[in-house]
Amino acid sequence: MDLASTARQFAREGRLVTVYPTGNGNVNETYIAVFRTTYDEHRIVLQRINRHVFRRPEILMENLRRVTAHIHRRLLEEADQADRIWQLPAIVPCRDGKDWFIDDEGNFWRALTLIDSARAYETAQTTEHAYEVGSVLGNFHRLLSDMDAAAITHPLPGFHVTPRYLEMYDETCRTERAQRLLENSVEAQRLARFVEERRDFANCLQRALDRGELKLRMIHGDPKVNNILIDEYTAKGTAIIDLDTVGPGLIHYDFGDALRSIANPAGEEVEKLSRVDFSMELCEGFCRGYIRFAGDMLTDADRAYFYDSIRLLAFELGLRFFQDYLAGNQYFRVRFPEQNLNRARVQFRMCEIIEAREKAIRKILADCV
Ligand code: GN1
Ligand code: MG
Repeated sequence: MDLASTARQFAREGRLVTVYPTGNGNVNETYIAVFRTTYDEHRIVLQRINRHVFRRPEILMENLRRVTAHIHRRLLEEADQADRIWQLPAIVPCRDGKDWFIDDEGNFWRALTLIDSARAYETAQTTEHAYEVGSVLGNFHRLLSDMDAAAITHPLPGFHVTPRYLEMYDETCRTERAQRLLENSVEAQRLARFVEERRDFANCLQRALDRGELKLRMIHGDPKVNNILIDEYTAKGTAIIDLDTVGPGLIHYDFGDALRSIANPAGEEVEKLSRVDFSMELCEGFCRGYIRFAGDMLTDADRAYFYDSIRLLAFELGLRFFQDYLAGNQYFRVRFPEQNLNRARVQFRMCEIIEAREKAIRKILADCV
C-alpha cells in the first residue's frame, strides 16, 4: 500500500496534498502528511513502527494512550500557573476510530499531532539549550511521578537493563560472523577489550534496584537531545516526543541517557574521535534545568547514583551499537556497514571521558542536584 493511501486512513479534515519523510530515528520511519481544506491546513506525523524491534506494538499504543491522557490532564490542571505552554503530541485516530492501522503488507502505522513552531536539534546549541532539555525531562518525570509504574507493561522487556545487553553481546560473540569481524578489525578488538574491563560495573543500577535502594517509576526511555522540542519564539523547551519506550524503569536511565546525548556537542554520528567531548558546561546547564522541575521527587539514593548512570548509559549504548554491528546490523538502521561500529566508538569514547572527569562531574551533581 502506498504512503498516500496510508495517510488517508487517519481522521484529518481536507484533501491529502503530500507525505514526506522527516526525522532521523534509528528504529521507526517517520513522515509528515499535509492535508488542506479551502480555509486551512493540517499536518500530522505518520509513523511506521518497526515490528522487528517492537514485537507487540499494541502495548506501545496502549501505553501511549494512558500516558498522554495522564499528562494532558495534568498540564490542563496546571496551565494557569505554568511559565509556558507545555505540549505533548496526541494520538490521531483512524477514520474507523482505532488508534492504529495495519496495511495489507502487515505494516503497523499510527499518527500523532504535530507540535508546530518548535524544533528539535541533533546536538546541543548553548548552555541555555541544555537547561531547557533538562527542564523538559524534569517536568516529564514530575508529571508522571503519580502514575503507577507497576500497572504498565514495558513494550520492550529488559530495555536499559545493561546486564541483559551483555548477555546478548556474549551470545553474538560466539557466532561465526562476529568472530570473523573481530579477527579482521583491530578497532573491534579494542572495543571488545573496553567491554571486558567494565563487566562488573555494568550491573551497578540493577544491583541498586535489586537491593531496594532505587525504585521503578514511569520514564521516557529515549530522552536524547533530538527528542526534545524547543519553542522557536520563546527558546523554551515545550515538549518531549518519541514516547514509544515509555514505561516502568529507573529515572537514572533517562538522566544518564539525556546527559550522554546533550553533553556531547559533536553528536552521535561524528567520525573523528578527537571531536567527542563531554561538556561540563552543558552538563551543568542540563542538571540545573532538571532539578528545577524534578527536585522534589528525588531521594538521596537517587542522587547517589546519578554519576554512575551517566557513565553507564554511555557504556550501554556503545555496547548496544557494538553488539548490533557484530550481529550484522539487525536492530539499528544503518547507511553503511560500519556505521554501528562507529557509533559504538563514539559512545565508548564518551564513557572514557566521563570516567576521566568523574571528580568534576560529581562536583557539578553535588552542587546542582
Ligand atoms: C534509538 O530510533 P531512535 O533514534 O529514536 C534507540 C535508543 C537509542 C537511540 C540512539 C527503541 O532511538 O534507545 O538511544 O537510537 N531506540 C530504541 O540514537 O532502541
Ligand atoms: Mg526513540
